[in-house]
Amino acid sequence: MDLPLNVLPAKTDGRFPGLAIGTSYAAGAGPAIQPKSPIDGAVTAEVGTASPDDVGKALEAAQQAFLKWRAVPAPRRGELVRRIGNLVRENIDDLAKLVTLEAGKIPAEAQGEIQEWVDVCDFAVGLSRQLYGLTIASERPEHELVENWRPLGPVGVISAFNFPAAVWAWNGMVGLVCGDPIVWKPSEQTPLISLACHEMVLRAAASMDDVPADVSSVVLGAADAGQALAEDPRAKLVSATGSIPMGRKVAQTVGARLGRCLLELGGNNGMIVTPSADMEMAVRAIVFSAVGTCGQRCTSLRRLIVHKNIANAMAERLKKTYATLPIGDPTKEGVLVGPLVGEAAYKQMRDSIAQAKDQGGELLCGGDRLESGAPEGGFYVEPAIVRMPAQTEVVLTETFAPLLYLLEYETFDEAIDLHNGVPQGLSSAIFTGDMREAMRFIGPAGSDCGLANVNVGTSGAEIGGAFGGEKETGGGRESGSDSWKQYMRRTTSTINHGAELPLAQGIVFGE
Ligand code: UN1
Repeated sequence: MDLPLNVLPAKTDGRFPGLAIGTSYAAGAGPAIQPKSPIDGAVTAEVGTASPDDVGKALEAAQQAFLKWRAVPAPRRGELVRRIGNLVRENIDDLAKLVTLEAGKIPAEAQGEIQEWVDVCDFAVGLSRQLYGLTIASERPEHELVENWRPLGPVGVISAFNFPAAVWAWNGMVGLVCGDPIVWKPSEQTPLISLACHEMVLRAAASMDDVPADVSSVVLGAADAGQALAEDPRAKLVSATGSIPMGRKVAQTVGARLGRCLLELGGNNGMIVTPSADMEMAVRAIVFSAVGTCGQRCTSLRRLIVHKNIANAMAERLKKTYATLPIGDPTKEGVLVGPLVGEAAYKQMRDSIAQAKDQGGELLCGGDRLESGAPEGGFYVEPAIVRMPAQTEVVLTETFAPLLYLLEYETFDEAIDLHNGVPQGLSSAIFTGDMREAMRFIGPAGSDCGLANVNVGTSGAEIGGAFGGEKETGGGRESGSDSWKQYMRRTTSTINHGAELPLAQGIVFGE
């Protein structure tokens, strides 16, 4: 695949920059990397990386930019994001191409990811005129209590390979209208799309005369770059998306300096299918959620909890549908299931299937690597379904691959218990025609996840809602609704417009 050079910065000495601080690109003081495309294992490019020291430089530049950016009126900050959105619309094909190359997504899903960026731009532009506060009745005469939201400061974003543009965009576009510069540490697997994202910001910023270019920077690198970002008190918010162990490390590091973090970690997403469900719709939703993006979304469906009377029929339907899935090179027309990100992911999938069998599971289909019909250097697998006798240990962990566990339930209470009986709490779904079951599922005694869907699969959320989850998923909320509040600091002001100085709680102090 030819690189879409028109959306990328120039190379120096045959290498793409590893450090981008506003308009200044540099190789970065870390070792160069050669990421491989999941499609065929071929090296996509040689790219520099940033050292922990470079991360400090980016944060310093972000802090300086913040002093200017926070004074620019929010609707004007929205204008920057509006222009970014327009550039993304113009370049959607090239940007999506990079997502396919580096993350192995099929074009429809790669385009969908860039569309999420466009959508969150639109959302953030509107938001830039709605960063509203409150006035609160004061207990004192001639006093006002006023709540305002102010820009927070530089935001560090750590993101994963599987949504290499959208996750940064949710944080970045909202953060920018909130008045915060963004310092981004993307996955080492996806450096090119992140440089292209930064380019879009730079080009939009260059078309305005009141935007400090240093509102955006990219620090490519390994875990030590992420660690440097988490440690640095100049990062006023650290928003991290990825594995639970990574999030735990970030939370501990940020917590040690009493900083603020926003975590969006693993899911172990479940769906309950009850006897009154529309089977046709359920099967379509299951297949998209479980095998879309080759099972590599944090919202991918991992656990299917089906009523015992329909479990056999469901297993048969799914086996039939799985047998017809077009797996292979994601750039080929008609393919729905692309590659796993690499060998480690494949090994993890094999390992989990072996463990599931040891724990009493029956492999209904899939699990093998494709021997033909796909590029040799890639890891193409047949999506797997394992029928489990119980929610055993392996089912409690997230395997980032197209591996679906099928569990049975008898009573609705049991279904909810099974559903909530895992440490993660990101996305969940119920398929039912019964309003009582649906309302119970989304109610206080139902799903304990951040996302609880009815007759909709677990993956593919829109940007307008707050996105994130509970328990080991980390508790953060990104993107829509009032997630913006995390990117700002709240001030409560008591204003006395009278000529007396009454104290709260009626305290009389001296005269
Ligand atoms: C992720 O996998 O990190 O809801 C995010 C979805 C997408 C985002 C997934 N909008 O599946």
